[in-house]
Amino acid sequence: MKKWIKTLAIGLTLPSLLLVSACGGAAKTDAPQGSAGGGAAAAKARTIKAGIGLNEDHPQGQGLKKFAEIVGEKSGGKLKVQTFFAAQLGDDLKMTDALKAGTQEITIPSTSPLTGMVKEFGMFDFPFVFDNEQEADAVLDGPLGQKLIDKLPAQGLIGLGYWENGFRNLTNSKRPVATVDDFKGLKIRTLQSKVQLDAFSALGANPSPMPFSEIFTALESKTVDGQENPLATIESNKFNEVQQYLSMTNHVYTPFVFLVSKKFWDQLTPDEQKILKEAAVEAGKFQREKNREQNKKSLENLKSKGMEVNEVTPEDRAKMEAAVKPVVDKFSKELGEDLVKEMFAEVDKVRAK
Ligand code: TK8
Repeated sequence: MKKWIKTLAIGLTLPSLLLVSACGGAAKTDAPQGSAGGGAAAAKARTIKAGIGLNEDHPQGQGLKKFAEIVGEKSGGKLKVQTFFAAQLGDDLKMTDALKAGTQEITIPSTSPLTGMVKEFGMFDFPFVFDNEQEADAVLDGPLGQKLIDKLPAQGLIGLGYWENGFRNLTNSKRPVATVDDFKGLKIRTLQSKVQLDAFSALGANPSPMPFSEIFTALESKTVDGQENPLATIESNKFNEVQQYLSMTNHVYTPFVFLVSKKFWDQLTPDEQKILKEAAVEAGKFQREKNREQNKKSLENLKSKGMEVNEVTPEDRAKMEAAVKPVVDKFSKELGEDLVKEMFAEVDKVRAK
C-alpha cells in the first residue's frame, strides 16, 4: 500500500503544497476499506478542494454543496469535499490552472475561458445556436459534448459532465438595447473567448474581456457600460445596483464543465472515481433544475429592484443573428466544420420531435 503524506488542508504554504503534488498529487490517505464515517477513518478522510466563481446562494453554489453531500454519503466520509465560493481560490482560468498543477482538485468553469486549452469549446460561444434548454441538454449530454470532454485529459483535466450557466442577457447603464443599432459604441465586458470578442464587435459594441470577479467594479467605475450573464448571476452578484437596463437577448447559452485535476484523478481507486462521477452527474441534474427555477424568479426580482427590462422582437433577433453570421462562419472553419455541423444537426433533431 502506497505510503501517503498526510497534510493539513489549512495553512499549507505553496512550497509544501508543491511538495505534496510533486509526491504524486493531492494529499491521499489509505483510509481503511469500508470504514464508516467518524473516529480514525474520518480523521483520515481525503480532503478534496473544490472552488467555483459564483456565490454559495447561486444555483452553481447550491449544486456544489449537493455534490459535496453526495460524495460524503457515497464514500462513508472517506472523501471530504472542501467548498470555496465567489472566486475565493481565483477566477475560472486561475482555478483551472491550479487543477493542472495539482494544487486544487475540482472547479466548474464556464467553457468560454477554456477555449485557449480546448478551442472547440468556442462553439458554445456562437450566438443564437440554442432556442431552449432542451436543445442545449441534448447537445451537451450527447456524443458532441463527450467529444469535447475527451479533449480535456491532454490538458491535464478530467471532465465529468456539464452543468448549467445558462442563457445570457445583456445589461448596461446607458440605454435599452432592443435592436442591432443599440449596441453601437457600448463598452461591454465579455468572457475571455475570441468568439465572444468578435461577436460583440460585429454587433458594433466595444468588447472588453475580463475575469468574472472584476465585473462589478468595472461596471461601478464605468470602465465598461455593460456585461452579459444569465439572470440568476445578474441578481446574485447585484449587478442591478450598477446597471439600469436589462435586455432579454438570450444571445448565448453557456455551459459549466465539471473539471477534476487529472493528477488527482489518476491517484484515485476506480470506486472513488465512480463516486465522483455519479455525484457530479446527480448534482448536475439538481443544479440545472435549480438554475431554471431561479432564472424565472430572478427576472421578477430584477424588475422589482428597478431594472428597466426590454424584450427583443424576433425580427430584431434575426438582424442580430445576421450581424454575427460572418463570425460563426469564420470560427466554424477554425474549430472544425464537421463538429459544428454535428452540433446543429443535434439541435435540428430536437426541433423535429
Ligand atoms: C463564474 C463565471 C461566470 C461567467 C462569466 O466563474 O465569466 O461571465 O458567466 O459564470 O464562469
